[in-house]
Amino acid sequence: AKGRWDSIRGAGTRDEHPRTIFDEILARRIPSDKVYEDDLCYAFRDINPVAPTHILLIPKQRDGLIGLGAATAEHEAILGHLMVTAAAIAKKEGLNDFRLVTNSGPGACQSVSHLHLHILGGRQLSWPPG
Ligand code: IU
Repeated sequence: AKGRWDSIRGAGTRDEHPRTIFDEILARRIPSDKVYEDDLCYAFRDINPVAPTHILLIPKQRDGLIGLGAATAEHEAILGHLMVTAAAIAKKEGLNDFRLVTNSGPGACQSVSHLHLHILGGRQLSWPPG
């Protein structure tokens, strides 16, 4: 998919869906509290944390991943990278126990149409989630 990404303009978007606030964060037009960054993904602290540690991890190129519900086999590499990176971030944050959440669709309270993993920890988490 790399060749295709290269041929489509737009930082953070490069697909046919409307841009989101995360594009502004990726472009540094809106400040964020960065936790981690590499060529493929960006992590920052959630502005409305629901746990002592609440980090959002997003792909830099959305590439159609408006939510996990849009995932296809083409996204396996980036999704795997996000999962492995989430575990590394949790470890670096000193979290022995943590939760990884992705809300997909309005019925699951997704509010930003750019795939994001919530890394939650630092307190006893309950189950089932609300
Ligand atoms: P959700 O799963 O789509 O609901 O998660 C979106 C998250 O993005 C939510 O936890 C917000 O607090 C967070 N967020 C943010 O960190 N910075 C922003 O500018 C906006 C939302 I808008």
